[in-house]
Amino acid sequence: MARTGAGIGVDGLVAFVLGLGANFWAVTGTGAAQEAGGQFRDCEVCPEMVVVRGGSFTMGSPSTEVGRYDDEEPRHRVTIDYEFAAGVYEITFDEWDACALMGGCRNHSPRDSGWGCGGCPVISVSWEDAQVYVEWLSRTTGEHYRLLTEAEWEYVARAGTQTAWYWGEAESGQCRYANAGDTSAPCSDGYQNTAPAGSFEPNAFGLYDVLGNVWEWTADCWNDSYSDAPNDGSERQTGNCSVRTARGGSWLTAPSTLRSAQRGRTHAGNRHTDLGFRVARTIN
Ligand SMILES: [Ca+2]
Ligand SMILES: [Ca+2]
Repeated sequence: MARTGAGIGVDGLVAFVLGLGANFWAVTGTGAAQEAGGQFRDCEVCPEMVVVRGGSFTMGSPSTEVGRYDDEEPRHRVTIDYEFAAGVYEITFDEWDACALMGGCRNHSPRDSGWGCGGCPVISVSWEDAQVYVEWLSRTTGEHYRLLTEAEWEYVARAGTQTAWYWGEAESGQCRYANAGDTSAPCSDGYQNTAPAGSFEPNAFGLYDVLGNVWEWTADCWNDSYSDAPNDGSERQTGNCSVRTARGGSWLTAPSTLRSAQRGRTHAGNRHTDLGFRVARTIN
């Protein structure tokens, strides 16, 4: 199915596969050589990445936050003492298609619900599908790509804020910063389903659509509280590992469900029309 929208497009991908893109694997930047906030791609069809400086933040929500759930506690201090790179955007259909065309994604062609938007976030991909994608990226670039840990995800979502959303405490900021479910939103954001990546304003770390558009798989096994959660940014490898944590809310959910502390979960093999992923890359 042809898709339109921002990005290289299916025709461009085919051209690369046919050898017309001589610099397919050309490195266009290197995370290790970049300052925090610097952006790079490891190949022409690789996702745009931004270098994130480590730091400390308080994970979870206060009991006074409207709409919060008990699984967002106990609040705890997390210190990430390393740099890493995070995807500037959610992985798009075009980026998934590059992997599939190169034989790296099990020939899985996720259904796009007929929306026909290559620059929109890929949907209908399971956690296991996301693992296959990051393994392909790692194999082909020689770098370590992976999903964000849940702690890293909240760190880059908050981008230095402690408010319910990264735009502040007012739901009304949603239409500038995020694609949410229109029926319950305080405004019309212009998108009934997924929006092309980067259609809304970024947060302070330069990341787009962290809140809203699609839920994003994280690396972590599901646990229904932060009791005994790691405090160093690492992934949680204990708990219910057949269920994985997803974050950020989506085009289907109310703005209150887009909060930075909001947590979601589903079986690792499930594919949903409002669930995709964002990648991370380790910087040594
Ligand atoms: Ca919307
Ligand atoms: Ca998102």
